[in-house]
Amino acid sequence: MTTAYQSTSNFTPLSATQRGEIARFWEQNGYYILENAFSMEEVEELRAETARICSGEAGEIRGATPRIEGESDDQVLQRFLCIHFPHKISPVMHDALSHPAVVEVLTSVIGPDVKAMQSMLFIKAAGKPGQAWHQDEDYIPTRDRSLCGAWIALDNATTENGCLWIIPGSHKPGILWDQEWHGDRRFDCALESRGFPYSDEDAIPVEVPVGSVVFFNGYTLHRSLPNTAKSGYRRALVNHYMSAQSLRPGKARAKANGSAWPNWITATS
Ligand SMILES: O=C(O)CCC(=O)C(=O)O
Repeated sequence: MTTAYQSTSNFTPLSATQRGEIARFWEQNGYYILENAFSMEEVEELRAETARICSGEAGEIRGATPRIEGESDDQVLQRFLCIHFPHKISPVMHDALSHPAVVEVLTSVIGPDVKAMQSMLFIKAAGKPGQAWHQDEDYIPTRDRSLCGAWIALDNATTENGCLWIIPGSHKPGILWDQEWHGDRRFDCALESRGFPYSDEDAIPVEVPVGSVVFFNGYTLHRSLPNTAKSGYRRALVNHYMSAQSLRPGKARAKANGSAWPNWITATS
């Protein structure tokens, strides 16, 4: 991955030893946490851009009401749970895809050739739901199981405001468990993975300070609970990557049918 990104983070490149340690931890656990990856200046820029995107100033978002005259940023942000593909309308979100700290870890766990697959911007205002247990390869399957999510914390993520929960090592069997409708009001409309040999007690809360990046394998079972804080947000920019030496299954067929990767920006509330 090459980048012209001008980072203000204090992040220094990793040594070969550190990269080896990350790769070993990743193999065992299916996730890795890098704290202080984004500087507060970078986080503030991403937060300001989040408000700009949600208000409709960066471009049209399907399913979203742009800022109504007189509305504050807070009033606008509270309407949103998540925006899909923000990098398509925002150079700031696009640049974050190739942030040097993210690239360092991705190339440690995936290999030297990495391609970005998508971006999702979670706003998750107080009261908004979480996402039930799932594996991201269900949504972005790769032929070589190289999918990796990079979850960038734009707020301190806590159990109260709906941080991620991960089942360490759950990537190891390499199985995509069946998904079903959960009917649980704590979670959004995405399906829930079922039938796996782990219980909720095997999960760990991934409470991280703002500016951290949580990397997780596409087979790692994870979920988030609702934001039960009285106010505020649990914002996170989540970008997904895979090996550029591999392909998504069925990509050529999808292209031929005219149903390749969608080219619009959507919101869920
Ligand atoms: O941030 C969240 O609440 C859920 C994110 C997630 O599950 C994902 O990106 O796959």
